[in-house]
Amino acid sequence: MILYEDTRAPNPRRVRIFLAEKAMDVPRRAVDIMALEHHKPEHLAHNPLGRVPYLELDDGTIIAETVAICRYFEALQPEPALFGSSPVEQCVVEMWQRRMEFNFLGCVAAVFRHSHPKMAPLETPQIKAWSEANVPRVEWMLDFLDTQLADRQFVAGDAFSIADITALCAADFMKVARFSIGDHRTNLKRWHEDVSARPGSVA
Ligand SMILES: N[C@@H](CCC(=O)N[C@@H](CS)C(=O)NCC(=O)O)C(=O)O
Repeated sequence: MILYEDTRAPNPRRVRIFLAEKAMDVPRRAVDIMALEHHKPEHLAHNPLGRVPYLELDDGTIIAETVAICRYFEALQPEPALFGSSPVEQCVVEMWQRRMEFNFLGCVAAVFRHSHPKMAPLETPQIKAWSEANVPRVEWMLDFLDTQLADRQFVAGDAFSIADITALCAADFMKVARFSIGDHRTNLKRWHEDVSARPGSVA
């Protein structure tokens, strides 16, 4: 199998961290999205939505969408369980994963993609007002997470999960969108230090 990715982008990083946490190694091929390589016919034939990451299996099956790719690896190698173990854990992880993806990473990405001139070729139309509308959403999420992390170690409970991976990639992607966690959000800061110290976070 081959994992197609751009090493600077947050969604492929989610998959790399996931693989590192599972100690799995998968051959990877670089696709430079800033050079619009992902718009080449061979990539669009694989993923007509024109996004990375996507995974090509040996039989030619294409799996796109970060969470779908991660679920494939979870099924291949269930331990450590990064989507939760018991039925309740699995649903709680799913809840937080979706929140981190849509209400955190998505909002950070919108601020960056709809404001930075370099992102204009990827985000058409680029709408400044949409970038501005997402600024308070990101700040709200940072406050919300700080409150939530007061009484538990990880985003979805006591175990590290895909929700932490998505949140970490969103938090680190904040740099390009000019946000910071800030020293006053002590619980979120503690969480960020903890998850950043995990070996997989450098992936
Ligand atoms: N829903 C997709 C989103 C993937 C995505 O947006 N990837 C970005 C890189 S982080 C991309 O390919 N951008 C290229 C573009 O916007 O044209 C997923 O979860 O994998």
